[in-house]
Amino acid sequence: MKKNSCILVGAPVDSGKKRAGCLMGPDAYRVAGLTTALEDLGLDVQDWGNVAAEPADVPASLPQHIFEPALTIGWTTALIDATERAMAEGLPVFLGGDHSLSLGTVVGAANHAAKTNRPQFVLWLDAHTDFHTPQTTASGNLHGTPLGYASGREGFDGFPEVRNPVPFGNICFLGLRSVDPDERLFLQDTDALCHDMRTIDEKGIARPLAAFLDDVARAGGALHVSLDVDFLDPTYAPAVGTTVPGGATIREAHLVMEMICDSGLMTSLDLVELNPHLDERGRTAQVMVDLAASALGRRVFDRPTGVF
Ligand code: B3U
Ligand code: MN
Ligand code: MN
Repeated sequence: MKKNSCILVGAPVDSGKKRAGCLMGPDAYRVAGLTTALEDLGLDVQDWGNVAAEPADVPASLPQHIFEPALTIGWTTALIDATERAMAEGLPVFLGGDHSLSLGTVVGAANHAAKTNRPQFVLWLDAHTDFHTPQTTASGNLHGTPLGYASGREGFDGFPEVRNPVPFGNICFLGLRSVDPDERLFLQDTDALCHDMRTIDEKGIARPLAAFLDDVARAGGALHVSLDVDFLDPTYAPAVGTTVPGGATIREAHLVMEMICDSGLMTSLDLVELNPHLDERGRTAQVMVDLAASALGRRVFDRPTGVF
């Protein structure tokens, strides 16, 4: 990978849930100035444009209530390929698109990590765990399934084979406040690190994150970060289909991004679930651009502060 090379990969995926609009996400990030924001940090930024996908065949064994499976299978195949190609060139930033795009990006990232003999870790910044399988999802929305798929759960008939499943213990959730009973039942028997908003209220956001980043560093791991707009409280980030009150503040979210940057561990980043149709004068797109900039090096001052 070329040092300081950042690759923007547009993933206008809109098939992972019923409410349309996320297909406008990549353009909203571009209009909000993502390229310039990253170039201002001294990064070499390449915009690869948007990935395209063809609908795939859907086997009859996939449950009938699943929404738009042909398209999401097509996106998954296309994004696994795009992720592997981009990771050979630099650090990809995936411009979503709804969270079903991560069926492709996490699996593609894990394939790349396996080639370089590094264990894959995932930091999931989200109100939801997105750990369903096609059998357990009640909504039928595949944006609720990317981690179920990438961790190797069964039932994803018709989807590409997951050759390098991410171990449950390598997944850290931050910001949880909407977890379905089936997801909770499954996750509580795994060693996945599930930090809900109560943990953040009691301990602050820095301590659980620092512990996870230490784990990744000790293991020599590659870190995929997936940032769902609904990680943030809807007061700051209204442009999302599934608003859940009680989310992270702008300050907490920037601290998370700065700590990720300082760790030097991040190897790929998703920006997902932005629905520009629901935005107010582009402010959610701007918040997401600013958070991406923090994750990639933007600082008010270098530490230590106090003496100039
Ligand atoms: N867990 C619910 C709700 C949901 C998941 N992800 C989002 N919403 N954005 C489901 O439909 O799977
Ligand atoms: Mn999500
Ligand atoms: Mn979510």
